[in-house]
Amino acid sequence: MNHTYSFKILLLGDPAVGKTSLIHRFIQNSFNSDYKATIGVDIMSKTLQINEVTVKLSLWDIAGQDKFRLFRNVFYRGASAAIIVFDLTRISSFNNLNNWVNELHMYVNVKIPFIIIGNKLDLDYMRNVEREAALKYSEGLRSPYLETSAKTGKGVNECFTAISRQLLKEALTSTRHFENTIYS
Ligand code: G3D
Ligand code: MG
Repeated sequence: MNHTYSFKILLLGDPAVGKTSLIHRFIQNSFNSDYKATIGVDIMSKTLQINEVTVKLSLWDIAGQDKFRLFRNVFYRGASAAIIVFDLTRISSFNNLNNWVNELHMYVNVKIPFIIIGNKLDLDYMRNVEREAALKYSEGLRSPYLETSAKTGKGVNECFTAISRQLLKEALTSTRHFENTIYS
């Protein structure tokens, strides 16, 4: 039997850290966008093959900060995982990670996996957050930490593949109900 798993993945993080750029870089040609202006989110999808299993990712991106604030509950509902992004050149976006983690825990009442991403690695000479500090922070949350550049593409596939593999592993080994898991 061939299973298709469908996961809802949230992109979180301060404005301008590169959330939209990361999704666009990952999706590249297979671009499929569903912009919901009414609730301030953009949903893009991409299908991956992982070990002969089909994984459909719906990537939920915050498009309008004001509307997002009003419709947070819709955004977070039924999420399978989150990618929490900061900008390596802007320490305030790193210091704000806690707010995003707390908000995720507040709106999603089951424990879902998340990954911390330090983006804009191509601007390494302007780096304001040391890799060690970010690793230490992520380890404290038991979360993987990766660095990416949406500009050059470095680390981008690895980021989305890592979270997909983690979700797939959970889906295959646990009996936890995945609201967004479709078995076909
Ligand atoms: P957001 O969706 O988190 O708000 P965006 O962020 O994807 O809109 O990116 C914000 C700005 O950062 C954009 O620049 C974008 O080009 C830039 N950016 C995103 N990722 C990277 C990266 O990896 N490296 C570099 N150098 N820049 C990046 P503009 O100038 O269009 O505002
Ligand atoms: Mg954006």
